[in-house]
Amino acid sequence: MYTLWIANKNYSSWSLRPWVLLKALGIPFNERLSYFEDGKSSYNKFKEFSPTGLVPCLVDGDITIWDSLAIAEYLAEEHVQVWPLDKRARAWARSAAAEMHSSFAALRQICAMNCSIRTELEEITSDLQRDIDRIDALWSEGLTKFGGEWLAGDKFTVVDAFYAPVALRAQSYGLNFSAISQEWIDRMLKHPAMVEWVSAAIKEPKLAH
Ligand SMILES: N[C@@H](CCC(=O)N[C@@H](CS)C(=O)NCC(=O)O)C(=O)O
Repeated sequence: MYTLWIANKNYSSWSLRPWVLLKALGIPFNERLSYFEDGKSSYNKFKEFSPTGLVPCLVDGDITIWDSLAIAEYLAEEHVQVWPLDKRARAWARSAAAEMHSSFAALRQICAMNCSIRTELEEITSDLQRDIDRIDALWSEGLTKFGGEWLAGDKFTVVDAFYAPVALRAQSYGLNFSAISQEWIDRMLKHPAMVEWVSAAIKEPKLAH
């Protein structure tokens, strides 16, 4: 059985991605949660199980896979439903997940994931608005082009998992998206795997810094 190392559900957006993917697809795994160190780097703590000192980290027997995108690709070798089955949808989903993995610095920095808060930003900077607009365009494209409830068709796949933390950020910071994107956000927030994650997140001890 897989072991997935994660950090605080309240804060760790990278942990959420493979966790929600495994849950949504019904792939069994053991969860190992290691809390962030408060006020300092967790590198030394996480280095005990992860070569980069970062989470998530997946362990499968004597094989260790670090980094969320590599974990998704590793899982896809065994579980064909990780990516969309349709070639066009798969190409789009791969591009969109890679874009999430490499981009959106303003969104990440200004709207850090925190499942327990509801707030409004005093200012939407132009960099943040650019990230929101790009994500909105991307989601609208996927939902329209592939015609399903999920970003790349009628099945939840890894591209939905990769944008799951953005749905939580939209809720926490009151970010505005188009109607079709907002419907996806609402669907994502109601998904049983997300409900399970968030209900555990809000019960966790919170960091002071
Ligand atoms: N590119 C990595 C990013 C992993 C990452 O940055 N993880 C954060 C948690 S969300 C972490 O482990 N931070 C350690 C720390 O804050 O000390 C991935 O996709 O898995």
